[in-house]
Amino acid sequence: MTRVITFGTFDLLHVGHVNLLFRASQLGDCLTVGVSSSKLNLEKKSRLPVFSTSDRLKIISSISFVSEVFEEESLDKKREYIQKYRADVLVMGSDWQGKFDYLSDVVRVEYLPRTEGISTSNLLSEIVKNHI
Ligand code: C2G
Repeated sequence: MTRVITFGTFDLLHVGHVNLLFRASQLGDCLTVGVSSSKLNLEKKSRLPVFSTSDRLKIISSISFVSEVFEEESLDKKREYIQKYRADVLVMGSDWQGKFDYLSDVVRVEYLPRTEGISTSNLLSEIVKNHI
């Protein structure tokens, strides 16, 4: 049984997120997703997500190839979460390349290429510019 874990905010869920989650799920038998809390996102990106933590947890947990979700409260707790959820593989998008290599003593770390041309920030700008 290979357990895969990944982390992210997944605000305004889009196809780049779905591609990443699907490819992560293909690397093992079950996929656990740590959804960054709105508070963590505010600290990290200096803006609150559009969707609340509980809504983002609900959305991600409704994806058929996601086995379980939890709230990620701190970037510094990755090791703790990996151990708690007994993960064998940590998957992150390539924008995080190298950043989590320090965890390779407890988990296999894989970086997957991002989907080009889409991001939550671009979507927000696009909505404001062309859809209001
Ligand atoms: N992603 C992707 N392609 C895109 C956009 C995002 O593959 N076009 C991936 C990111 O690389 C990340 C995941 O989707 O692995 C979630 O992206 P975000 O919601 O932007 O989350 P992020 O800010 O990377 O949060 O603990 C780490 C952080 O919580 C990760």
